[in-house]
Order: sequence, then structure tokens, then C-alpha cells
Amino acid sequence: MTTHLDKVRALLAHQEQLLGRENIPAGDDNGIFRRWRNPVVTREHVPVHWRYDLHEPSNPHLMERLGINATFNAGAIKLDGSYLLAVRVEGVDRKSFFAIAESDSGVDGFRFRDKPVQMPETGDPDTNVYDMRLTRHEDGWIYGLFCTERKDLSQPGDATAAVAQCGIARTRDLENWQRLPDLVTHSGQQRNVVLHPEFVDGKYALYTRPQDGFISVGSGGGIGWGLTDSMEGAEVLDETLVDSRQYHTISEVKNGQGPAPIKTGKGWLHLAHGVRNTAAGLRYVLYLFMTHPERPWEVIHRPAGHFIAPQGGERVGDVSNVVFSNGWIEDGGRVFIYYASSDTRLHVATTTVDQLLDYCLHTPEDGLRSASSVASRIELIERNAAVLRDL
Ligand code: M1P
Repeated sequence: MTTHLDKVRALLAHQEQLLGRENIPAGDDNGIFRRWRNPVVTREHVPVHWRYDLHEPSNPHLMERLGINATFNAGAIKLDGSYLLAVRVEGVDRKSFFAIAESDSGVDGFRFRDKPVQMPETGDPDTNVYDMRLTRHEDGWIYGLFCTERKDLSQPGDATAAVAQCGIARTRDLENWQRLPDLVTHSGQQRNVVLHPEFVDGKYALYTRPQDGFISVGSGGGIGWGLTDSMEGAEVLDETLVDSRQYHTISEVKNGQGPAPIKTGKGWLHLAHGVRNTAAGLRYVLYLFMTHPERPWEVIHRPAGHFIAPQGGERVGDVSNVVFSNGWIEDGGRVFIYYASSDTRLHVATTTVDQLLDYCLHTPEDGLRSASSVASRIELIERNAAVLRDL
């Protein structure tokens, strides 16, 4: 007869099988990056004892008591030799929280730490927290900037009205977190705020995303830039636009900085998401751009179009046709890009700084007209003729 403990053992064994599964590069290789076959974190990775009451008297049917809906949009950092992800874990109650998953390889074997992060609240409690960007700042702290969402009290009759702002916390170990006051800006709402890793003119520098509404950016949008004297009461008085929205591009509706940029000898490498509207709803893709080494608010290279777009099974999930990234790790020239698909599960793609630089420096910019896209393609076709002749 199968006992209750046998069933618990079976659950644990099933999960161990998943956690021990080796990942391998997927077949496709476009020379820019390589996807890996299996998602690195799914809701099945969330520890069994975070979901089930394992006691027979209180849970004789071994029901999942606190279900998990999705694991996605993770901040990322390498710390003490481990690849760490600050994963957005969403319960079936729609509330997100952060939980740290660690791996030795960066591409498989991600395991959650003992307990989720217990993020301290401010005097104005968060309804929902998500999408943490981790920045190892030159002041010595690791900062986690995230979206804090609260009910819009100016619209008491509308149960969907919400306000997004930037929550700020800092840590040394991703275990103990010190919550700081939320960022103050003079835009209606903020999401996708990211701390630049270095001081600029002796100040902390932030990538922002001013917006008028909760989903719609209204007259706002674009990736902004602002400075603050301190992170212990951060306030950005002026936001200037780094990368604005533009008609008939992948980021026509809105965009947002992904993780903190990577410093290279040729400038800062940025990963961002761009959103456009379609008959099937919003489509989120990832794109790259580069900014000036000393003036990170000035774009110097802007390759046209998307860098990663949802593909195959990635297209389907809670919010379909979405890829989103708020975490990457540069490690000795290798780059691990953690991206989520359709607000459901988390994947990895790997590449190198050299490949990303080559891509940014040599991909033509968007000419904003079909004729200029055709001209770029004709030039490529004609240059390729010599290689094809010699085959
Ligand atoms: O559902 C897609 C994404 O939508 C929001 O991003 P943005 O503010 O740029 O539109 C966020 O809620 C993000 O978490 C989510 O993945």
C-alpha cells in the first residue's frame, strides 16, 4: 500500500529529477547568441515544501496548498562563484515575490535557497513587487531595484487602477535586505528603473521609464536617465531621454531598460525590451544598443530590430508573445542572458561580449523606411556575390 510518506517521497524524487537535468545548447545558432534547450527555472523548480503541506493529519490528500503560477523576470548576478537569480515567483493568488535560485554552471541546476526573500516594506505597504534589477555598485552595495505596485487611491471605484513606482533595497549577500525609501521622480508612474553601476559626476545614475498610466505609458515612455545624490532618499529631478519610442519600430508603444548595462572597451552594452501593438495584442521583444563610455546617456550604436523575439513554445503563456529580460551576467567575456517567455518561465541564452559588440557595431540602424531596408539588403547581397562565386 502506498503511504502518505511514499507520496511525499515521490514528489521530492520527481523534483530532484528535474533539478538534476542537464541542459544542452539548442540547435539554432545565428552567430549572435545561442539558446539553451530547457528553461532554467519553471514553477516546478519551486521547492515542494513551499507549495504542499506535507503533514498527513492536516493534508490527507496531499494537496498543493499554496500553488505557484509562474517563475519569470529574474535579476542576475555572480556572487562567490555562483550564478544567482532573483526570480519573480508568482503565486496562484497573483502576488509576486522574490526568491533566490543558485547554480554552479549558470545554465542548469538552479535551486532555490531555503526560503523566499522577506523584503521589508516601507510605511506604504506594497501590494505587489516584481522585476528586480540587481546592480553591483561601485559604492560596495548590491542594489535591487524593483517595481512596487499599489492601488491607485485616486480612483477608489476602479478595482483595476494601480500605481507603479520604483522600490529600492540593498544587500551584500542577497539574504539580508535593507529597504530604502522608494524612488521619487516627477513622472506619474515608473517601471523598469535600473541603477547604473558607476557614479556619474559623483552621483548615482538611474535609467528610468516615465509613464502616465499603469499599462499605457501615455505621453511618457522611452528609456530615461536621471541623477540622484543619494540612494537613501533617492530623488530624480530631471529625466532626459536616452532611447525614445519611434513610429514603426519594435518599440513604438513602449520600451524599458533590461538589466544594468555591461561596461566594455567600446562603450556600455544595453539590453532592453521594446513593445509594439498587433491585432493579437502587445508583442514584447528584446533589443540591444550601446552608449558612450563616459556619457552613458548618449546612444552611439543602435542596431535595427529585435535581438531576441519569442519563438516556438516561448510564444505561449500567461501573457503570450512576450520575451522580457532584467538579468544578465558577464563572466570573463562570456554573457549569460536570462530571459523569460510569456510571463511564465525563465530561459538562458549564451553569447560573448565580442559577439554582442560585433552585432551592435555592424548591424545597420533602422532606416525607418522599407526602401532603406531594401538598400541595406541589396548591399549585403552584392557583397556576398564574391563569396558565392568562389564556392
Ligand atoms: O507582461 C509583459 C511585461 O509587462 C510589464 O512590462 P512593461 O512595463 O515594460 O510593459 C511588466 O509587468 C513585466 O513584468 C511584464 O513581463
